[in-house]
Amino acid sequence: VVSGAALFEPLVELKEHLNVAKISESGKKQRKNWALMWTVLTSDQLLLYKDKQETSQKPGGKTDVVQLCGAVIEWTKEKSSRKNVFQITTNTGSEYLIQTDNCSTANKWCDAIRKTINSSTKD
Ligand code: I3P
Repeated sequence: VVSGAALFEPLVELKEHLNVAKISESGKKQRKNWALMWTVLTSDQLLLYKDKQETSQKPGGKTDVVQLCGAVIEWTKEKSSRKNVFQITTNTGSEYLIQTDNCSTANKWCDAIRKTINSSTKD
């Protein structure tokens, strides 16, 4: 028996602490401010939480929601002095830099987000 609530839980592909900087919101440039975020990849969104505990069903617990349908992802060396930085640009013109010192972790996330963008964009 599948409980009703379970049907509405987003499918979580990956979750981990990553450094995130939102550099523009709806096309408007923002001051870069890196923060360690609990980052959760679902089948069509990237959920950003300040604290791991906020993944519970608490209203307002999500600090930011990145819609991946129609988004663009690319590695960038120009936008940061840090290593392993990739950028997500949403179809509403918000830009996020995502970074972790661990190269294979960064690759794993970039690949998974790229797949999610491709699958949520075609349907
Ligand atoms: C920024 C801060 C960021 C840095 C950014 C600085 O200064 O040091 O960490 O980005 O560089 O401007 P402030 O805290 O005073 O805003 P990186 O760590 O990604 O290099 P930038 O201006 O070259 O983007």
